[in-house]
Amino acid sequence: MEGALTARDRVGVQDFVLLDSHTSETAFLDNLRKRYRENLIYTYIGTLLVSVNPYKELGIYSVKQMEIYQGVNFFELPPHIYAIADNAYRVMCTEYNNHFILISGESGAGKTEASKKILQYFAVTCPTTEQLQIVRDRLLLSNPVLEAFGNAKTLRNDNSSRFGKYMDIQFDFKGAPVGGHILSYLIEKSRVVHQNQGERNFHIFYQLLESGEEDLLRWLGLEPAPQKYMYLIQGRCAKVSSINDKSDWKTVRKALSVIDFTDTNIEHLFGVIASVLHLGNIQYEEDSNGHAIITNGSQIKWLSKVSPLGRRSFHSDLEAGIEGTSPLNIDLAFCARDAAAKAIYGRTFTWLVNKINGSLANKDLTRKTVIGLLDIYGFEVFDTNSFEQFCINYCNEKLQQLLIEMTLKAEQEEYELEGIEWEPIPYFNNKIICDLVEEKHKGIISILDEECLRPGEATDLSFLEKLEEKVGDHAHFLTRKLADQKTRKSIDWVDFRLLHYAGEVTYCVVGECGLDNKPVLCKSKNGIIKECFLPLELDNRRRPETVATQFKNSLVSLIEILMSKEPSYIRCIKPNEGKEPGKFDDVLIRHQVKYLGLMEHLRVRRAGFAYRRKYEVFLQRYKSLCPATWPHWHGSASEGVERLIKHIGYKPEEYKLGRTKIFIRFPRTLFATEDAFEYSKHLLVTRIQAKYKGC
Ligand code: AOV
Ligand code: MG
Repeated sequence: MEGALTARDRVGVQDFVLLDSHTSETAFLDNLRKRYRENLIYTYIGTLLVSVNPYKELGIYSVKQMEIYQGVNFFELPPHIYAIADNAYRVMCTEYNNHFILISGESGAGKTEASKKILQYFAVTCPTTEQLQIVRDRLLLSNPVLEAFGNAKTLRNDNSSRFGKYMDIQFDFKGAPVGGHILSYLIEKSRVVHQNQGERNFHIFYQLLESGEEDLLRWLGLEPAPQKYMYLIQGRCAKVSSINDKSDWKTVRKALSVIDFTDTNIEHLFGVIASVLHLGNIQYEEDSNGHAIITNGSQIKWLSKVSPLGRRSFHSDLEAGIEGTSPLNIDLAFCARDAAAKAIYGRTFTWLVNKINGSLANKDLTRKTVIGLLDIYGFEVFDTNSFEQFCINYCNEKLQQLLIEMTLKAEQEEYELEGIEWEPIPYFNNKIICDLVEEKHKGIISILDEECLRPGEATDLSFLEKLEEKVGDHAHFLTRKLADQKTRKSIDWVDFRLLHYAGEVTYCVVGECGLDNKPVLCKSKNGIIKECFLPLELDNRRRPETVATQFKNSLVSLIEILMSKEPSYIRCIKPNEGKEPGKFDDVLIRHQVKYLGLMEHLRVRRAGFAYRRKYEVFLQRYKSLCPATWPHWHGSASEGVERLIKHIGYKPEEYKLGRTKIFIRFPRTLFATEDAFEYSKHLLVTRIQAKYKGC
């Protein structure tokens, strides 16, 4: 007995629901800390998985481990990400419905690693055929390609996702993965032209320069030295010890051919990457009229060779702006150059995702079920936060809102609806912050849209003034309070602050210079650029939606996609700011436990029910366990369930009967029923086999 107590003392409990002491935050943290010290990074709150980033290899992701978790009931083994994956998969196969796994947490908490582990689990454990091997390989290899082009080193994470990703894995009726589809969200284009100190541009640039074949680099006019390129030197950290650009390059090259990229595709793809680097090295000087003229013609020469952007016109467009009429001053000329680089990279990324989708597409029209994996950039706060951080953090607000809606709120509303006695548990609902950002006519995005409709008149300052006027007294909005109108006018930068669910963030409002380089890009001969910038766009007189509105709309449809599926949740926690293995920073973790709403989740779980099913569904599955309900029950489904559970001996504290559903408090009760069901099936098969033996 004493031994058992010691073990529990040492490694804590594997489900927070089992904590003896009252559900205090301190007890919660103690349990998390104990487990983390023992390298037990996973803990459940019911069916939700809490994961703390170990920042070291733990040896818990082997094929042997996968086999251990395969087909085993959720709570019978220690918590693991494989149990979450396996559970979603098995429910999908038995109930034939769609699922998603939402992985959330702040930047560096381990979301992307978690999503890769799940994908690997499916790749290894699901049935497959020789024909399907290629789908499996493509699903797996889409990751390193997207990471090369969409991830970068930031101060918070050496492999930070700079785009949002939702990936559906499609399964056929036998449970074999047969295809996939990826949706990507807002790649951080500004990184292409600017990186903060200690950060890098997207990995692909360094991979290409470090390991690109000599012939390829020569053809692209590139030198194997990142320090030669303006777009790669600002962060001053081209080399990072945790990143192996050489081996990553090899993986990307292999992946591109498996994903079915032709030689021409690959040539054009790296042509684009090279042209971005050449663009970054274009320099201007001012002529006697104050107009910008390009000083280093060699860059233009390379541009026209590797991704023929139309040498003459490109040259003139970069000096004369989009209309080609007014010469640019030197600042605007640099802006034009950067805007072109960002547009090219952003659209190439979209092209890449489309191309991968083409290779993952399953053309067979039979019905498929899906498991969606959502791995999106985590909440982040830097010293300077721009429009992109605003979008990233807004996205995290939306996902938090989804989780609240689908768990805390929905769960409690369901008890009420079903007439189950229930003491409501208070929780912080971040809807108020989502509304502040997205509400029609009143939200920050609407105000930004309005300002965008006044080109030439609107300024960063006027935008901020509008914000103050319309949302200035909102509890989650703060502006920099300035002494008087005069000083306000004289400053050349402004910012506003939002009180997010995860903390306070100050956003700097510095407008994009708004130059548009579409004309020249439409003339390009590079296959990718040509596809990305259709000449049609030039004729489109309608005002396109702003990036913020596009992003908002894409999030709204993402939430709709998710709401139609059965959820599983993984909450990732970042243990320290230094990316150090084994360091458990109490203050940092307590903050995350708080804002992730883990305590509220635990309280609802402890007081609530682990499992619920409609009477009809429950009866249909288990009716063979009771002579009165087998093979047919003629009364109402609820009465049938009552007879059934009486027969199998449920104790009163184990369940509650609602208006339309049975609620089961502990998973173990359901698992016992499920085991009995499997056993009865086995008996039936044995009996039938015995009967026909010798026939
Ligand atoms: P993120 O996806 O949550 O951040 P990652 O999944 O990229 O974070 O994790 C950051 C780093 O932590 C990884 O590169 C690994 O070094 C380490 N790590 C994470 N999970 C594990 C694990 N289970 N085992 C070992 N090491 C791990 V961001 O994309 O920045 O929001 O935008
Ligand atoms: Mg990530």
